[in-house]
Amino acid sequence: MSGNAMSSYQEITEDGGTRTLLLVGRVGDGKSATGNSILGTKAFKSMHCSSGVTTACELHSTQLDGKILNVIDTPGLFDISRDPGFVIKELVRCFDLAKDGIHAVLLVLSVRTRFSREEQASVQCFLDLFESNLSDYMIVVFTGGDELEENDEILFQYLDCCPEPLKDVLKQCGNRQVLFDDKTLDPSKKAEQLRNLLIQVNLVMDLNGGKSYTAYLFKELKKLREMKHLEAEMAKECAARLEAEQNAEAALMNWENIKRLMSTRLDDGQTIDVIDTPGLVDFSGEPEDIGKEIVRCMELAKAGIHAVLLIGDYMVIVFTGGDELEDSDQSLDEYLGNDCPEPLKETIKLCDNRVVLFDNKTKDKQKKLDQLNEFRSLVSLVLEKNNGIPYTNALSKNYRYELKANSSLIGDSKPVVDESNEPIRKSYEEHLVRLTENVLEQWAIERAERISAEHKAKETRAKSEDAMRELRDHLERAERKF
Ligand SMILES: Nc1nc2c(ncn2[C@@H]2O[C@H](COP(=O)(O)OP(=O)(O)O)[C@@H](O)[C@H]2O)c(=O)[nH]1
Ligand SMILES: [Mg+2]
Repeated sequence: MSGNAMSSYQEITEDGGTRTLLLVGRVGDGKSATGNSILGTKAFKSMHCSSGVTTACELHSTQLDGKILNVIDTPGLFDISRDPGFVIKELVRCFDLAKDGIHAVLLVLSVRTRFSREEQASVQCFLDLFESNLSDYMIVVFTGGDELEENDEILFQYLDCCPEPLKDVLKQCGNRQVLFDDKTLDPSKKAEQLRNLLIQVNLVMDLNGGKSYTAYLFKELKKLREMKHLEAEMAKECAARLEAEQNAEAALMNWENIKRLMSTRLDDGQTIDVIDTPGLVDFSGEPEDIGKEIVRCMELAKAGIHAVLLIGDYMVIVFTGGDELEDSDQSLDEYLGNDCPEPLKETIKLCDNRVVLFDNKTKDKQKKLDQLNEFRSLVSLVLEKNNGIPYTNALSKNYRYELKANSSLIGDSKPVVDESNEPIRKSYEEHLVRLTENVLEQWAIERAERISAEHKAKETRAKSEDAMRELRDHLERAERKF
């Protein structure tokens, strides 16, 4: 480096500080080449390539008379097709690299390419990303000085005839501009153009009271703080919602069970448990769901089921709407005799005519008692018929048929399985094994589903914790800068 360039650097660094310059501009206009010209080394990769060689922000430094000069090169942050997230991320990285802030932003433009309204809009977009006026820190660096020279043109002539959008941008930057020939091998030319640039940097420093540009950091910090606060609020809300959902679900389950298994103690001290079910006879239901519901009923009826209020050997048919029949002056027998459809008649026959009419709306105590007593007498009939053995899953249909057919078992109050009934016992045991397997399988599936759901919830929680940690680190790093 020539003595000239060094002395001008000494002049502008009288305050003894490090200087950091940020190169911005379109891809291919010569940012990296200019960076190399400033550093006096080929630190940045620069070549004729439309897609841009620089893919991420890079910082290289040089020492001028013992003082550090940092140069940060950037990828094409002005490219409209760029994802705005990428531009922001790269800018945050730039400010991370520039530990003491940015002292001047060099907007690199090539005299070889036209500067249109679109380019002006890109520059404006870039400036708008910042809260305070970044253009106060901007110097326009024109590359291609050699080409101007070849055309016997000087920069002022070129600028005189340049398009309006470029004139506007220059004005915005206080007409601070320098010309670079990045191709020159002439040391005095190299030194002179660097000297001119450093004079402009000095002007920018004066203009900004010697302060580097750090406003963006403040903005970023503010944003991070807001985000951190927001994240914390969201996490709190999420946890509260999750807890409320779990409580509601538990309460609902509890209520469902209470609702579905109701017990009552009768005057004679007997207890009746009644289990309500969803529409299990509805053929549109999934067999799997119906199976699950039946398993649940069996779980609720720990002592087994003594009567099913609709179908078969254990069944009592309960007709509701007694009040409506009364309104139309009809008895249940009359109703069943006249309008009863054939399939219902068959079902009633299947249940040995165990039918009872209920008026669930009545307030008449005697009526309530009468219908309950009638119902109880039918339940007693069922108990008698089935030898007092409650219906449990273990009693397969086959087993019950065989039980009926085998007189030695009937008449006893509990299921007696003696040697002579070996085939029945076997069939019963086999059924029990199958049933146990089914129930265990069902529980295993439900357990696996629950574990997988819990695992997923844990994973989601871990992910959000990771994001929070990252955010916190970022914030702490930013805070340490001040
Ligand atoms: N003739 C001439 N070519 C230049 C000048 N500055 C840069 N270039 C060329 O322009 C092309 C793009 O330069 P580069 O530094 O990679 O641009 P970037 O994408 O902005 O970093 C390269 O082929 C450089 O050699 C210059 O002052 N004169
Ligand atoms: Mg580059």
